[in-house]
Parts: sequence; C-alpha cells; structure tokens
Amino acid sequence: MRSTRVTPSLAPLERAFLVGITLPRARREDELQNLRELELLARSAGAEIVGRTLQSRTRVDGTTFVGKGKIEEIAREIHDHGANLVIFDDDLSPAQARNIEKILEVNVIDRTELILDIFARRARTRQARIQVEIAQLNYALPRLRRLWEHLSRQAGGIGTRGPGETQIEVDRRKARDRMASLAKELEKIHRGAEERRKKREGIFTVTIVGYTNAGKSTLLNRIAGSGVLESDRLFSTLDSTTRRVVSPGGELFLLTDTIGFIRKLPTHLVDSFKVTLLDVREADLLLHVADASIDRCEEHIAVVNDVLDDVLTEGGHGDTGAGVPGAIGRAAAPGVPTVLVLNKIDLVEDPGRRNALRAGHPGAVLTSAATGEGIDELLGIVEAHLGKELVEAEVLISPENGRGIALVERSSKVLSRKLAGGRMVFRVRARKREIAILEKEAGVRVRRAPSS
Ligand SMILES: Nc1nc2c(ncn2[C@@H]2O[C@H](COP(=O)(O)OP(=O)(O)OP(=O)(O)O)[C@@H](O)[C@H]2O)c(=O)[nH]1
Ligand SMILES: [Mg+2]
Repeated sequence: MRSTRVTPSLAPLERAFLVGITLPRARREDELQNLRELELLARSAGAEIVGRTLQSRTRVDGTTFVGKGKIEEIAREIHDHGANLVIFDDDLSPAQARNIEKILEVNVIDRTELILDIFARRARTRQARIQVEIAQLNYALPRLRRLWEHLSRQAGGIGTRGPGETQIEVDRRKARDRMASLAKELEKIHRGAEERRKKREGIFTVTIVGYTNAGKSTLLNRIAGSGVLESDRLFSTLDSTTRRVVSPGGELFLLTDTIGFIRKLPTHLVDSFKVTLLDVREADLLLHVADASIDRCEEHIAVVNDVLDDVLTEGGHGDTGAGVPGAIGRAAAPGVPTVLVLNKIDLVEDPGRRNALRAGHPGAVLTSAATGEGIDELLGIVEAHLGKELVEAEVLISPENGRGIALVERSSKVLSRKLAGGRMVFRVRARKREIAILEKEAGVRVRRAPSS
C-alpha cells in the first residue's frame, strides 16, 4: 500500500440509515446484495451504518418512495439510532427527496449522490475531476430547487419559501454554461488521448478490469512496478493508467488499469466516464480481476461481465466486432478475449476452496498481486495471446535514420542487428499491425522473413 494518499473525510462522522425496496419482479436476495453493496459504498465514504431496512412493495410510492407509513417507521428508527443521514438504494426523484427530507428532518441522499461523493473525493487527475463534475452537474440540474432548500434550512431557515424562480433560472443557466465548457475541455483531453492511442497503435494492449477493490492497481504495480494508487477503499482509481511492460519472454505490451465496476453504476457516471471506458473496447486482451477471497466473488464476476457487456456492445466507435465469444463463459467481453484472474489467493488457504475455484473457472489463473504467486503463469498466458499475432521480419534502415531506428526498437522485439551493404539490418519479431506501420515509415524497408 505504498503511495496511498487518500485524504480522510473531514465531515463529522455520519451515522447512516440505509433504505432499499423490493418490487414484485425483483428477487429479494438480489436486493439484499444491492443493500450490502450500498453499505460498503457508504462506509467507503466514511459513514457509520447504524441500521437498514428492506421493504417489499407492489410499486414505488410517487410521493415518498416507500410510502407514508414506512417513512414514519424510518423516522422512529433514525431517532432511536441517532442517525443523521438516510441513504436510499435507488434514485429518488427531486420531489420525493424533498418530501422525505421534510418528514425526516435529516439529510437524505440516494445511491447516485453517494457514489458521486466518493468519486469527487477520489478524483486526482484533471480528466477524472471533469468527468465527475459533469456527472454531478447532470445530476444536480433537475434538483436545484431542493439544493436551495437545503441551504436555507442550514442557514437557520429563512422560511419555508424557496428562492425565487429567477434565482433558480440563473443557477440553471450557470450550470449549463459550466457543463458546456467542461465538455469542451474533456473533448480536448479526449483528443490528446486519441493521439496517444494512435501512437501506440500496433502495440499489444492489455486492459485490467474488475469489481472495485479486486486488486487491479496492485496487479498493475506488481507487473509493471509503477506505483499506481492502491488502497483498501472503493474507487481508488478513477482514470486509466497505462504502463509499458516487457514480459519475461521479452515481449512488449501495454498494460492499462481502469476504474472499478459495481452492481448499479449510475448511468450519469457511465456516460461521463466513456473516455475512460474506451480503453476496455480497444484492448487486445482483458484481464478480469476478481477478489477470490470474499464470499461474493462469483456475484462480482457476474456484475463485471454485465457491465462489460454494456460497455462493449454499445454503439459508437471502437467497435471490436461484437458477437465473437470471449475466452471465458457467458457474457465475457464480446470480441475481446478475456482471462479471468482470481486474485488475493494468498487469503484463500483452504485447498478445497482453491480446487472449487479452479473447477468452477477452467482457464482462470489464481494469483496474488500481493505475494506474486501466479503472476508468472498469468504473464505466460498474456505472452501466449500476444504470440499468436507475432511474425518475424527483416527491417532495413539507413544508419542515419535515427527516428526509424528508434521506432523499430520501440515497437518490436529486436532479435539481431547488423550492418550490411551500408544499411542497418534488424531481424525483429512484432505484431503484423506494427510491421505494417513500420513499412509506412519513410526509409524503412521491411522484408518478411519466412515464418519460423
Ligand atoms: N492479501 C491481498 N491483498 C491484496 C491483493 N491484491 C490487492 N490487495 C489489497 O486489496 C486492496 C485493493 O487493492 P487495489 O489494487 O487498490 O484494488 P483496485 O481493484 O485497484 O480498486 P479500485 O481502484 O478502488 O477499484 C488493497 O488494500 C490491496 O493492498 C492480494 O493479492 N492479496
Ligand atoms: Mg485501482
């Protein structure tokens, strides 16, 4: 856990009460798991959980979400437990949130607001900050009236009357202007990222995905030795980090770390994190990291597969040819081969459990990013995927062409080099795509070697 620099929350300790509902078509077990995830999220945001309730309803109540009777029951509960915050597992409409707050007289937030709060605190890079702020503004716009009421209540109650319509209109316009300028800036960052992507085109790209806290950043650090923020909190990583890696067999690839997935990732967030998620679509290989040491491992694997499905099948650029089955079971990333990495195996001591994991996931690798166990095996698998695309070739360059030589050295594995007939002759192993790029470069002549 080197380089962990997460600022502790400065807010006074929040004592949170959680509220979820199950509708007729939903499975109670699923909703319980959603509520457990909400608890994890709330703790990650620094709150203490003092109670929870899961209510079965035939439909959502338009005014108070859970119905008046239930709200009164919750009011008693929060009084008994001294709760000062109520968190709903589902998105509340602005009116519902307002009505509930009036009755409960404590702050009421929903899952999206909670996640936005965590994201806002974790955002480190300009890109992550912009993405979070856009999501926040998107969420806040229809709720401005309620935010104003919040303020007037905190200021000691200027009255029950909200601000005038004009003030809300002014704020709305300001928010929209701000969003437009953020979107422009994000677009610029996006173009820069696109440039960088183009430059690395041809190099085999491996992207690490997985449920939040599975050990993705730790794995990247273990493999690339790079010092990316890793911490025992949710969503430590909000933007993509890419490292160049040379495998033990001498093969070059790029390794990218990404944002963690969860069950109900709010759509506002998915939208504003599109740029980050492009790394998933454009990967040559995905490493799906799961925390094998926890009971909910299987469930998390399924959640991540669902999110991957969404990310990969959605239209737009970077279409990787959906429909081609991935390397592991159902709903693995379509079009992108995926290796399941069962991580934190150092915490799984029971041999029976290890065997069950192996049997349940043929083709998966058991690793510990913490101790290094299984990492060589994982790298071997990456090399095998990479190797399928490699060809050998001879590259002839004028010794004065420094740029060409640098390009060859950077994008391929040089097997031998010699000077012949006034030219540098490199024997290289590289991907077909890289060879094609080399061919296009001025002064570089490529002779395909007979495949060996
Ligand atoms: N025992 C053990 N702990 C691990 C292992 N891998 C990661 N951890 C710990 O698990 C926690 C989460 O690790 P991260 O690498 O930050 O997880 P992440 O998937 O990047 O998480 P987010 O970026 O928050 O989505 C940290 O406390 C790590 O030290 C492992 O193999 N064994
Ligand atoms: Mg991380």
